[in-house]
Amino acid sequence: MATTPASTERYKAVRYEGLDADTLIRAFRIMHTARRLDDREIALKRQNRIFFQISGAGHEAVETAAGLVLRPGSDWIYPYYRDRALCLTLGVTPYEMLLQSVGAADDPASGGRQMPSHWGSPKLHIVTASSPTGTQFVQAVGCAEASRFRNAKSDEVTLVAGGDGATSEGEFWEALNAACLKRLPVLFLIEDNGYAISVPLEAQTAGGNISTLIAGFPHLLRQEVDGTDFLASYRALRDAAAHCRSGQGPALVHAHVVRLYSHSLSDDERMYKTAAERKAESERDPFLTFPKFLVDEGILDRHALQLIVHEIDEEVHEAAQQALRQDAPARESAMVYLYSGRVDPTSEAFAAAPYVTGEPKTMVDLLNATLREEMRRNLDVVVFGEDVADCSREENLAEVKGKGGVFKVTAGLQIEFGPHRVFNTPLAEAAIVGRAIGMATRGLKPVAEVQFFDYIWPAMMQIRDELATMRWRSNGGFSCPVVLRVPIGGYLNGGAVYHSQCGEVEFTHIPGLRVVMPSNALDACGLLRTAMRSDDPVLFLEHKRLYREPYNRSPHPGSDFTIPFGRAKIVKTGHNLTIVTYGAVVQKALQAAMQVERTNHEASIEVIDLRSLAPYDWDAVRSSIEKTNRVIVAHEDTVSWGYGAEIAARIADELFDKLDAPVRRVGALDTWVGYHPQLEHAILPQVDDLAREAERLLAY
Ligand SMILES: Cc1ncc(C[n+]2csc(CCOP(=O)(O)OP(=O)(O)O)c2C)c(N)n1
Ligand SMILES: [Mg+2]
Repeated sequence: MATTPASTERYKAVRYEGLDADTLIRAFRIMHTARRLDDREIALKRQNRIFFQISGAGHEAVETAAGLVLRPGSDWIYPYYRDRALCLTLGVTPYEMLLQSVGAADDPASGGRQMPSHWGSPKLHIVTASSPTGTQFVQAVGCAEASRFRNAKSDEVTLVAGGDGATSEGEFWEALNAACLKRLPVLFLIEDNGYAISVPLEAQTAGGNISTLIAGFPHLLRQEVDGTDFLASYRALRDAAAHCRSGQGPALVHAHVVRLYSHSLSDDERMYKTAAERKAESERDPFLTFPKFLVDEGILDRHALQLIVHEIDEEVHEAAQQALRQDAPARESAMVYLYSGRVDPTSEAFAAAPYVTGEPKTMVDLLNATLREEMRRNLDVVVFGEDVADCSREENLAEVKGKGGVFKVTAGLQIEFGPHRVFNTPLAEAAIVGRAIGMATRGLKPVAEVQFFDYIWPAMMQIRDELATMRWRSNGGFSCPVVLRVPIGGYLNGGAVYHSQCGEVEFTHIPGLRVVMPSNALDACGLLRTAMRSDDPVLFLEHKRLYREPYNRSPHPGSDFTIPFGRAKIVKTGHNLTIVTYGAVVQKALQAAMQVERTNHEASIEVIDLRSLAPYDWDAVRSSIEKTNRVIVAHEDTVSWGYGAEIAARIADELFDKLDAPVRRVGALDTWVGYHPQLEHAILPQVDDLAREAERLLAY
């Protein structure tokens, strides 16, 4: 961009928050370009040449100011979809933006996978934006934690933006709490346009002002500002960034802006905004007020202004023409970047032989040993969650033993590795997973714990919409290979509805996520190590009932022992019935098999422990059924729409002509796990259920 010489006579840098004429003119260029891009996209959408549009009209002044206080390529940015002007200021070009509008294969933010205005640029540290309105806040906290972890004296800032509506999301509050607790350098930018689609502020925010609501957060610098006023916005953001950089804590800039166009092209704001309200908003339009200010101040004359406007129009026109000529993403590319192309956890490289030494250990012992060994080997591993630390009050460790997890899986890790690598978090599952995502995006290896599977649901959006999508949606630009450890399952005698459920199928249904569920100490060790050395997000399900069983123990298999994902274990061979299962049902299937074989001398039952649920070992299932011609798929989780339904459907599809009997499923009743042992026993599948179904199939 060429700059136009300023009329220096009346210009005084001090008057303009220290900004010189060139910078002010640059700000004008950015704001004008942003609006012209929005207008161009709207025209293209109306011509059906692009497929979605959402504008930043009215937000440009504060966004440009934010971009000017950031250090592109050094600071980190979690933008909102209205942040076109922010991204232009940071260095994203109009052409790059239009490549996303048309959905081109060469769109650098997403390769045509995401809607326009879902910004992302690895080189500019603009972390791939998604559509959920609050998920970005907790990830930004994790990102700032990573800056601190790498360099305690770092003056990097993580900026995270959101709207007034987004401040109603729980993750906003979880993020503020975590950022203030740790005095993290997170700069929250709330672009308050008074509406979330059609919902006005008074129906959104108690008292109608988010600044008032957050007044009690300690260490948080608050700035409330007219976000249509460029200089006021710049001052607020500059001071906020300085507060963050100095290590004093987070800051929040609450910018009052206007949303000049409807929410998106799918909305018509005339349905809920009066003409008078719309007129009042347009009077604050920075697209008009800022150039007027530049002219009034003599920083730019009308002729120079016209030249710039003309140049921008040309540039946007050219960029649009060029973008429209670009190729669409190839059909064959649909599966690319779902998983890492760098590390393949299903590969032979992870098929290590165990070198066992010492006494048999429980699953808890070997999980703990594996965490320790991997933490020694990889200094980027961080472990956190509720109660996972030995003792948050470190000084107490002189007197007390420490907690180390409600199941003791993480016991002693804080003592060995220190509180910066092993720490307790607030009781906030979305934040636990979101922070892990932010850290992993920065190259740390978070091993986070959700205390019970039954309480994973607040984190579901982080898992499904963020953890599993990040690599794919950014076309390989970003990834977040988190390991999420989650105790799961029943057969506990007293666990009941909220401490005994399964539900793994909710996660195996998610593309981009690996799901494993070991049944014994040896597999738990090998699979956890693979998870921690993998480059994909892994949901690591630890069955609580199996933590300390005597029968599934193993001596330590060596500190490099790994097991590839997607590789089943034949735990018992047989030739006329296969039971495909995993988790706590493996042992029950074995017992059932032996029970049936004792009385039925024709019976010879093969038991397969899948170990990995996504991916799963189809080859092992197939070759067993080709031999036995009869199959039961069994699991602890409920039957209907369950994990077994997928396996059974595939067997029916691909092995129909190999079957001598119908495919049978065994699982829990389609209800919740009850507290009284008699009720739990009736609900969860038992050895007798498996034996009965095995007999029926063998007799078919
Ligand atoms: C979690 C979630 N819920 C609902 C939506 C649908 N939605 C998209 S934008 C939006 C309104 C957001 O309002 P605000 O945060 O004020 O931002 P603005 O659009 O006004 O800039 C809603 C409800 C969404 N994207 N994500
Ligand atoms: Mg809004």
